[in-house]
Amino acid sequence: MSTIDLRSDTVTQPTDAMRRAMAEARLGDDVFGEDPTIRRLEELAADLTGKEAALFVPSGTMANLVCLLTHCGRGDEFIVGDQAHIFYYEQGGSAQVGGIHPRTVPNLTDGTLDLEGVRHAIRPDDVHFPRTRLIALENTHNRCSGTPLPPDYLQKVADLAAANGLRIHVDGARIFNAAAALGVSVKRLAGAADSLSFCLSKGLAAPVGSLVCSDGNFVMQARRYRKVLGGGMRQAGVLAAAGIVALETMTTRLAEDHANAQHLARGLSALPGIELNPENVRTNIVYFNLAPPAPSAAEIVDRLSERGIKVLATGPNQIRAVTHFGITTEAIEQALAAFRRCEPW
Ligand code: TLP
Repeated sequence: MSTIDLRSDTVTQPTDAMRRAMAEARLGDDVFGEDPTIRRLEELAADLTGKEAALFVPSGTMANLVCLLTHCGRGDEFIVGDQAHIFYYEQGGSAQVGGIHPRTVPNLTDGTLDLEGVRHAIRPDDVHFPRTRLIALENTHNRCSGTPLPPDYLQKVADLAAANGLRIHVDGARIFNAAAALGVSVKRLAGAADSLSFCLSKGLAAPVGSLVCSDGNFVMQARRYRKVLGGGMRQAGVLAAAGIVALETMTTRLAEDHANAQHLARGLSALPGIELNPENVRTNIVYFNLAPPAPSAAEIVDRLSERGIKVLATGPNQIRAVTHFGITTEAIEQALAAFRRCEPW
């Protein structure tokens, strides 16, 4: 029985073209700045995001942490959504490693932060308070149904930040999904960000790696933080080579994943006991709730797994399914058939 793995787009396997590029990559020691393939990837990333420079790092988590460390010092504070990956899934790295305090504002269901809420969260200059330095956004927003944040909202946050002397970091792990869903360029979405991170290892199907994109000075500082975090890799052009292929060949197919997610969402929403509004599914991430008296999400995950379908329990009654490269429309049909066989709850 072949498995249909919908747990995450991180499970994607590299394409044959990526494997060939990895085998043939020209390499050097990147800590000396001498890996030509990494340099090429960094130039490509800077170009695509419209930033001066970029830095290759091993993971999205490190990309975000390096950016927080570069923007903020000990005792500084950043404003972040309470559902943000940075806040929710990164071990509180900012505080753990950097002494940087997160100030949460509730995420609205579309992944945005209410602008008045952000304004209120900005600290006045007072000896009792940490200093607010940064606003962190996430695009697409993973835990808010993978919703893309549109350019006009990003601009409003940028205006608010500028008026208060704050900077903006965008966790753009899935920024290419956002661009595909909104029909705008990544450059446009990156415009409001002082720093932007994005991942090669999710929907773009490369095996490893993320990029930090910003101005030249910022990237120079970020390079120092990458080193102290243990992210200074040597002949890592073998990884960057796959990343270049990812950026050159995998961004234009993301709409396929979005159509498959929509197909899955519509099929699931027709099943009794599943709470899901397909209109909230804008990219490749599908969240749904199991209405009582359904068994727990963990129980349903096990039952589906016995039928060769892997999904993630993201709460006691909540399940996430993510479409990606390698998941065809037929696979979605099979997944839906397996869900139907799990009934009645
Ligand atoms: N997200 C993973 C899990 O950690 C939840 C997933 O399966 O979705 N930012 C965002 C928005 C992310 O979704 C992720 C990974 C990261 C950062 C971290 O990337 P990695 O896993 O490369 O450290």
